[in-house]
Amino acid sequence: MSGGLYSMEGKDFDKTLDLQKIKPYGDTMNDGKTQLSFTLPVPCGEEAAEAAKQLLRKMGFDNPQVVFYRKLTDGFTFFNCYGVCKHTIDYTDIKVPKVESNTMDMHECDKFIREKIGRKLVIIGASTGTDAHTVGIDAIMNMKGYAGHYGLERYEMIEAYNLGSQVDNEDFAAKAIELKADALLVSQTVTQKDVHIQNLVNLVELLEAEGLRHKVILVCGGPRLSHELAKELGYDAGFGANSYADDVASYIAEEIVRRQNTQDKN
Ligand code: B12
Repeated sequence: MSGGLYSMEGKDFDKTLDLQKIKPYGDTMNDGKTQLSFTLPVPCGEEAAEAAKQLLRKMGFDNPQVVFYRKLTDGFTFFNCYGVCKHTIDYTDIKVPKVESNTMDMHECDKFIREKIGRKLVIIGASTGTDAHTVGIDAIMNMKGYAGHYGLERYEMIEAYNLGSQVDNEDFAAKAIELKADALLVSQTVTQKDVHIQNLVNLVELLEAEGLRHKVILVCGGPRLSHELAKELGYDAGFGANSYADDVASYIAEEIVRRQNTQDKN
């Protein structure tokens, strides 16, 4: 990159950029060069490649190129393509709803809980409904942690229960009552046909019916979840890709203190 960097809100940007007109970077700044891949439900061949090219043009790419294509199975072709994106976005106008908390590491978080709450927090987690993916919830909860972030089971001031995958919402709610949980962590990986939405909403309804919803901090997470969607569905917070145990532990601890402070005032 040429021109050096400047900083805005702690983020570094190339000095030559107009932040109101951001477009993809490939070889040189603002060249718009983009790589994308997709599958078309047509047999592999030159007609398939031409169809992919025409589609790229309709998507708004100049100079569309199919650089790789291969039969996936009978009647399906996979493509890797390049194109030049002519559109831009105004980066200065972007506002993303985010979980409001300061991420502390495990030791800081334990200290915070010990000093500000004075007891262990009970947190239960599961991959619920029909979802069989456990790696995400394990990354958050397992003792050894994930990507250098210790999991909740390792925290001295957290009693963590990982119920595993394909846990029925009814069983999850029952466990929350039995363990007097402070926070429930739901992991959802499969989003096909919006199965995650139905499942997440079903849990909220169940907790409301049990009179439990306002007594717990309800958090969901997964690679295709966002804080915005979580709030829409009735959750307190949502965590997406690249979130770790310390993010959610810090949020829960701070939220419990926030709630304690509000109760004290009332
Ligand atoms: C491993 C895997 C499997 C394994 C799961 C093994 C296991 N024990 O988990 C097996 C083979 C069983 C499997 C099965 C299926 N899979 Co699968 N699987 C994957 C794969 C390759 C990796 C997922 C993973 O482990 N990621 C690593 C973890 C660490 O990342 P993560 O889940 O995002 O978690 C992080 C964050 O999201 C967050 N997080 C996650 N949960 C939570 C919860 C909370 C509370 C918080 C705070 C944060 C948080 O923290 C984590 C750490 O940063 C993905 C493709 C991919 N490369 O992502 C497909 C994928 C998820 N699978 C997919 C599908 C479709 C399926 C099947 C339906 C396939 C089938 N037709 O049978 C079945 C589902 C069966 C079922 N009933 O659920 C699709 C989902 C598509 C979609 N949008 O729904 C994917 C994306 C593959 C694809 N491209 O099509 N799968």
